[in-house]
Amino acid sequence: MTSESSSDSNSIGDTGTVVLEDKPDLKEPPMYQVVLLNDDFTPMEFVVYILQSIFGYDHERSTQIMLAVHTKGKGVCGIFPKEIAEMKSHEINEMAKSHEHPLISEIEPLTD
Ligand code: TYC
Repeated sequence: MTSESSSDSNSIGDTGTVVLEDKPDLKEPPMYQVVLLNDDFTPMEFVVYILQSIFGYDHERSTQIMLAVHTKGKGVCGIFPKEIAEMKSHEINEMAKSHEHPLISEIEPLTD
């Protein structure tokens, strides 16, 4: 590795060029919860299938999450950086629409 590409914040390399590198951004991105809402019509197995395919949970864990949403009215199904949370929520809502189920998810900022 040459000194131009080293992690020094200010180094003089072989060419005599002064390289000023940005400080690495160490801040974590703001995180968002993907929240699933209960309804009276979406089949339980469809919700379980959504949780398996979009979040990668196994059948048992997906069933636990689905039943918690079913009994409590809503529930968190994952926590991600904003763009990922938006993509997953959008994917749930589009899959539900395409199967003509009223299932809805939304995202919520996590205040730390
Ligand atoms: N309440 C639905 C039923 O009895 C199942 C369900 C669970 C729907 C979770 C949505 O987010 C949901 N078929």
